[in-house]
Amino acid sequence: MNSSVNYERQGEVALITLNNPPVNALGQAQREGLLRALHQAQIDTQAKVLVLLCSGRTFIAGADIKEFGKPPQAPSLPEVVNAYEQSDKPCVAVIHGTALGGGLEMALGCHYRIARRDAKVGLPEVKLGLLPGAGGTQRLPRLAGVAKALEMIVSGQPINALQAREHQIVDELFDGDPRAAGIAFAQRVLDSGLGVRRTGEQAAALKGVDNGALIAAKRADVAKRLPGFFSPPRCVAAVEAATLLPLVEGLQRERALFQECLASEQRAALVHGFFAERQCAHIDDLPKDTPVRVIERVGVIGGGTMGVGIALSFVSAGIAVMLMEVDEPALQRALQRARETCEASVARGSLSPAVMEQRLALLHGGVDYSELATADLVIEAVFESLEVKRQVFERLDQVCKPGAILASNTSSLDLDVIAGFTSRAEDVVGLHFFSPANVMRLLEVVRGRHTGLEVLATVMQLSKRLNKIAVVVGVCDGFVGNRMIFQYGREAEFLLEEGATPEQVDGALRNFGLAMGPNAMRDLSGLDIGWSIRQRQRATLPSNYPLPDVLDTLYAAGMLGQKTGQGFYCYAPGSRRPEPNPELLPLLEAVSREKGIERRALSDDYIVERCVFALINEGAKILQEGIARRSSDIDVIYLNGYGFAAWRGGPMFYADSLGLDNVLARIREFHQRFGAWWEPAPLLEQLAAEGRRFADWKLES
Ligand code: T1G
Repeated sequence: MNSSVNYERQGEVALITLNNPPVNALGQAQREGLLRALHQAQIDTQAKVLVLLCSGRTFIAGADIKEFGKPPQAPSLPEVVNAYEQSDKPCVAVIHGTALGGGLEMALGCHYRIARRDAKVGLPEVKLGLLPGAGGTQRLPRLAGVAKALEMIVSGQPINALQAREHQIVDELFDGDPRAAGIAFAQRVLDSGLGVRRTGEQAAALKGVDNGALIAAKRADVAKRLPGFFSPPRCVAAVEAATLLPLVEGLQRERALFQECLASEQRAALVHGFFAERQCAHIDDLPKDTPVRVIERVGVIGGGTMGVGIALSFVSAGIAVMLMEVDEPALQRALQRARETCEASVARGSLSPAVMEQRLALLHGGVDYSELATADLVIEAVFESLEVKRQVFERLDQVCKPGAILASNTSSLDLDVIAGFTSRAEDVVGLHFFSPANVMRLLEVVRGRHTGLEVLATVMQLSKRLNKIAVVVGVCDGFVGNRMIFQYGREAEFLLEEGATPEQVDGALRNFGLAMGPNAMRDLSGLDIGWSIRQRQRATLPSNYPLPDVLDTLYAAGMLGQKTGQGFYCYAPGSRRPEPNPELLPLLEAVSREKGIERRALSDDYIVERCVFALINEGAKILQEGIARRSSDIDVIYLNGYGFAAWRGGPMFYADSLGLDNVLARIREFHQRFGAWWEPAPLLEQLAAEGRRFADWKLES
């Protein structure tokens, strides 16, 4: 018996236990082991009933995702699932933790299922660009009906054990030890002479319902909500097969659709994103056993939008916060803003009033820094000025206890300079939250030159408690996300001077997979913000780095975006819906004329290249400078902070998928035509010459 699957018998109950930490994923060895154990149970004449369970923290969390894209190895998971279903001895699956994907499919192949009350079950394959490929699309509808099966398979969202029982996906809930519960249930199956109950032979849930209408409605919903996604329509087609075909043919149809998804670029991108997100937690020079500090009391300085969002992030994680403002009126406004933010969530139904009160009870306010003397961590979210940050950090250095972590939420200022305002640079770190901070999961952890390993380990662990995706970045203007988005926004603006309209630029980039176009984004954040940054840049950039003039032109015309109802687009009072701005084109034409640019027609593909390749080129420079440690970290930032479509995998993954030689060739053309901004990044040239990918490159520590 291979090491990860154990067979034993207790009386007439055969116990098949899978042990493949950390999540009992089903790789080739596990699939082979399960088949062997099943065979052993068949030939064991004293074994009358089987129990399939897992050791460790969870039941099977799915097929081994690391195997995707590699040559398939027998036995396949469908083969294993079908073998368990065909067993002539009843088989009971005992679920604890999360039974996901192939894990739930294994359980569906068994004849009975019990789940621990705190367990969850789901078919999240769609999130990886796949669909359940081991019978889930055929067996789940036969137990739970088409409507529930479609909901679970197309959303990929798990359900809890109670819901699973309500939908006949599990037979019974238990508390405590899975092994004991499994043996007890199996014995009852035996004593009651229940025998096998093959899921594939169930049909009740498919009857008496207009499944065709359900399928058609979901198909239309997917087409409307998820345009461009490859696997969701195929999920619907696979479930439809369960309503039209006998099990064997339905399984064949499912397999064919699964293989289509497996071969898709979207699957490669989504699986890349899955591992990239987990890779961020691994920091090469941070030993796993680095001590971490206890964080129970947090101070947040500044009750503006960011400060309140950050404070809510912490209280949502059950961590007490002392929110500091300059005076009582400002503090009351901040606390009111926090309450209103929670009330909006309650109104949306995403938060219960009781939980809202629990969270707000953890939020205290103060105006005297001495109240921070016991804080374990203080985060400042004050005005983005070095002088203001200096005053704050000098004061914190005086009042905070030794070992307190002092963090800045700065989005662009030099963290090392800020650390220099204190006597404890090793305790200073950047925590760059993204607005709205209580919603956005991305967190750029800015590691200063002197940031201590303990501090780094502590904030990385803390980010998990906050349910944030923390990416460690180095110190530079804009760190990773904002530094790259500046290049992208500049090109988008230049394109308006060269002949494009905001609608065309935004439309091209949305079709490419960005959640929001750069012009709509600018209107949302306010053109006055962009204008003041632009003036700073004009004062510092050399003359061979020209800047566009569209932003200045709109600012001069008082068009500041949503806040004035007119910017790149027009907005009806109280509406955020962008409408064409009839006064814009004459302004663009005037800018083109003044700059001697002959406006020309631009294709969507060209627009995407100019904007996305600008991201990629800057990302290559960021990699080479060590501001990001790996290209997948940059992808995680763009997938979770800038609306880059998950099925694109992120800018650096996208570049690798195009081939760096092809990307470099286009950037060289842009360099020829547009000058210094398009100087190819040396790392891009090096990797292209070597025929390598960004994913192959690692910063030599
Ligand atoms: N395969 C391989 N490795 C996996 C894995 C999997 N299915 N799931 C997790 N890992 C690794 C992960 O990379 C990390 O590694 C470690 O386990 C801990 O994960 C035919 C085709 C189960 C809810 O999509 O949702 O079945 O970074 O940090 O926060 O139809 O992992 O430590 O080296 O996420 O406690 C369907 C994916 C597969 C579930 C646990 N299943 N996993 O969360 O730990 S496709 C999934 C998760 C499939 C069949 C199809 C979560 C979790 P490292 P973690 P966690």
